[in-house]
Amino acid sequence: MIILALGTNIEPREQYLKEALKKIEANNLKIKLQSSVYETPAWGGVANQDFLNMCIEVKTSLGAYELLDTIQKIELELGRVRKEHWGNRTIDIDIIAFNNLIFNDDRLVVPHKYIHERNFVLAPLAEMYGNIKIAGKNIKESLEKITEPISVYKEKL
Ligand code: PH2
Ligand code: MG
Ligand code: MG
Repeated sequence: MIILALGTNIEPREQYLKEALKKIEANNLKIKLQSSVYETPAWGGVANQDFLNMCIEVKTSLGAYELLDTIQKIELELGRVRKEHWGNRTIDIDIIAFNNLIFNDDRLVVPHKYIHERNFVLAPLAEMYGNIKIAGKNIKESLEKITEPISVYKEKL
């Protein structure tokens, strides 16, 4: 199971998500499952505009690093500029999980480091899969512990 998380906090946010999904499909990644779109305040104290976030499950024959190349290319095509770590962005596409494999190097940390701290990843995952375990922990238990607000912005993009 290969899971990607998408996030955007620069307008037109909904348009950036839609364009990202189109480009994902155009790059031979088949979208198998798609969560609702959630709205959350910026997490982590750097970005300062509310986010739209969602998760998708994709099917692909690409390896993890080829997938990373592809999503980074899409981020650039959608105007992503890396000024500051965790800053505002037109689109961010992160690999949350890749077939239960573990990567931990300069380019790729999978499962994603902050899954269990982020309601905007946990809520879409809980919607898609129920209470699965990722990185050894149940996502619903982690979600219940988070007090930051989250709301469904759109059930189907
Ligand atoms: N991504 C970040 C930092 N903060 N906050 C929200 N709400 N959503 C994000 O996707 C997000 C964030 C860095 O990846
Ligand atoms: Mg990223
Ligand atoms: Mg990110």
